Amino acid sequence: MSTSAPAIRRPFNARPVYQGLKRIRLPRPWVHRMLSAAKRATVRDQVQHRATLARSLPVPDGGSVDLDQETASLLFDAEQLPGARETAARCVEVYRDFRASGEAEALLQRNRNKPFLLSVVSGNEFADHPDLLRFAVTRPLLDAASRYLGTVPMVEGMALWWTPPNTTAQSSQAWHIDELAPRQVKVIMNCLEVTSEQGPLHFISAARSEAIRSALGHQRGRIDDARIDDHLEPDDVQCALGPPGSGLIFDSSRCLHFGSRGNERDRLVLTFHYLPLDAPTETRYNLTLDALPAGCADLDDLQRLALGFA
Ligand SMILES: O=C(O)CCC(=O)C(=O)O
Repeated sequence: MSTSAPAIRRPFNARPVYQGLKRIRLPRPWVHRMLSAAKRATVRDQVQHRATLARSLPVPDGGSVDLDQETASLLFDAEQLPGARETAARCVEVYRDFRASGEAEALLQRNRNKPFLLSVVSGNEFADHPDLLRFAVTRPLLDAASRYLGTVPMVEGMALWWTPPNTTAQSSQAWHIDELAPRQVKVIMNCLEVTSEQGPLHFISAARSEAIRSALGHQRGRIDDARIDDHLEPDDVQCALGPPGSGLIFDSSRCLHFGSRGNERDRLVLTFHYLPLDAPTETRYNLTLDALPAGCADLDDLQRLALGFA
């Protein structure tokens, strides 16, 4: 069941062009600027409207979730976010059904080359989970992302990620930044308790990440631990450990991070990220809903806008 809320105009999907330009190794800032400008030209009014709305958001008080430009990262507790515990519990139910269905084995077989961060639910499949969509636009997180980005963003992508025990150290298990946009806000919420045995997300604040990357001359790709270790100061590396409903909100395009490494036990996290409407490109777990599910009918205007509806 869905509502009749009209979908807003969206820019074209730039992922195929982005992938092509990446292959010919054009400098990433050029690619970002070019694709964003092309997208902005098609949705100029909305870009302005979203910036105006973001500017009108109240200044956060001491207890609110707030992302500052310097660290661009904040660990949160379940108590800080209404619905966090219930959402984590709902994710565990979905995961248990998935394990009971026998699909987990098939998913592992299909991903033998990357046996971690496996999507139990991904992108538009969340249309069947309006309760989880609602959490992706919970106002404390959406407002923090809007203030930080200076625009009311889209929930561009969403996934329920399962990482089983593994011994690999490849791809996102090595230090990196998310290169698809100059800035974005990602949320990673623990659904089962995450301890050091469950490959927690490790991250470094934005300012320190930028200093380290500049010292290394880092432009793109993964970075070996040994290279980073030489530049670390005490307390630089933090971990998103904690009970269900706790997690991290951070700019994954500015903060170095890795996760899912050395799991001795399963990890289950809900992730979603906010990108400006004119962000250069899309993710492989892109969320472009055809219709706003009935379970989201009472969302406010800002929340609907973030899901792509008026
Ligand atoms: O939590 C993880 O395993 C890594 C996640 C990651 O690299 C990302 O979301 O960009």
